[in-house]
Amino acid sequence: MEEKKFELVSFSLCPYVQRARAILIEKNIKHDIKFIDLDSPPAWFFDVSPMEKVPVLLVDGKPLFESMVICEYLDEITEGSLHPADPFDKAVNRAWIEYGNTILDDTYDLFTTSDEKRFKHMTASLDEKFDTLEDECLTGTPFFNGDKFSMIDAVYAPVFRFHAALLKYHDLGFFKDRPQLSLWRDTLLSYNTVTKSVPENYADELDAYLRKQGSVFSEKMN
Ligand SMILES: N[C@@H](CCC(=O)N[C@@H](CS)C(=O)NCC(=O)O)C(=O)O
Repeated sequence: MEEKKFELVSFSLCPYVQRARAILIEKNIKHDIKFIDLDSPPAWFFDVSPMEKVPVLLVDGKPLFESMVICEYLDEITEGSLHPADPFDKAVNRAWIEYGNTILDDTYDLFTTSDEKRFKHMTASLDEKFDTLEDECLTGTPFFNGDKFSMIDAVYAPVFRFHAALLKYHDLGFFKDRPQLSLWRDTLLSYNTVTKSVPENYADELDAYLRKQGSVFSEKMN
């Protein structure tokens, strides 16, 4: 790979940042991280992030936005691919990656809503989605595609990290009687690349973040 300088513009709790960070780590790409406060981003952030979101990858100072675009780019410029080789399998992986994005959206709603009805709705929606993963998608292997880490694992690892944290405060039963989902979660949460993809104080920061939401979920934390 041609020598380039990589800088990941990040917010410490962002699951989209974590997937990009995981690919950087998994593919041994030397990089720096620039954390910003999303509540008051620095002025330069608006110049590099058209959607005003993290992550942004600065490649020799030139910005690339959207987490999956960043992940695919990093995969392409390095040896080997984190996607399956077969085009159909690769497309199926990408489809379930999209599905993972909807789980992230629901999860965000779940812990931010202050409306009890919406909270129940999001709980039911997530339960159904985890059920679909268990029944229609997973095949009982440690990682999504067998015994090796793939791109899709980098997408679901932050989902599982959120839900492992939420479960400490309030068990919504998402992993009960779902052995394949639980195996996938446990494999990912103990995988080195995944554990290294968040800052050391992640748990404390998430705790503070969840409490300050003033949401239905925040109330269940006490
Ligand atoms: N589709 C985007 C989503 C990124 C995203 O939602 N990032 C959140 C933080 S987790 C963000 O920057 N939010 C800032 C805002 O919406 O103002 C991606 O995959 O990169």
